Amino acid sequence: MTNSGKTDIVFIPPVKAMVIILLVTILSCIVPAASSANPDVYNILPDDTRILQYSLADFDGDARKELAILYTTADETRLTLFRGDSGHWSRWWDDNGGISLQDGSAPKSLETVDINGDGRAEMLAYYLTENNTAMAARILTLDDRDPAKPVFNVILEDMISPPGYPLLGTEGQAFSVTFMRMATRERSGYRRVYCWNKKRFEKCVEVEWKKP
Ligand SMILES: [Ca+2]
Ligand SMILES: [Ca+2]
Repeated sequence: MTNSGKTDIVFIPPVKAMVIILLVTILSCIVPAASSANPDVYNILPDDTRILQYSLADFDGDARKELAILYTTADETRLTLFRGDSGHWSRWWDDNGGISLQDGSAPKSLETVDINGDGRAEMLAYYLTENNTAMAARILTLDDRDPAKPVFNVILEDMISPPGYPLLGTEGQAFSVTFMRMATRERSGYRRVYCWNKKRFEKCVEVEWKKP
């Protein structure tokens, strides 16, 4: 803006523009765009794959995004991560059929967000459970002990009812995740907060809601 309030037109010198175009071209070669994922991804996934959801996020903190895909094949719901390498996606991690809850519920949706502020995204898998009266959230994070063999550990699992999403935020200075479960005539409910304490989530607030 000039002092007169008019907006200046900024010209990018041709050489600078060329450098920007070149950089964008190089970067687009290193990390493939999601829209170009189909041939690579579909060649790896089973023929009857139906993609429910996909999300791009950086799970290992190397500033390059991986591609998480939640999909169905046959009667199963599966979760697979792909990594961009030399302009192509390759399989990086697979749930190996172990993403369902103990009661057999399969994930209905997926969210990828850094919930503990360490610069690496977590995976939040959401399940409808208890006859669709509750939603369970399972949060997985990458175990960084061996980058060559990615392993995702469950770091938090709890339930929200009626079905909804946990609240992500802070409690004091700590990153936190809040779950709420309304009381029913059969059982009491709670507001439960987990706080990140260096290496794990620990319960830091629990408020019981009594039966009506
Ligand atoms: Ca990454
Ligand atoms: Ca994180």
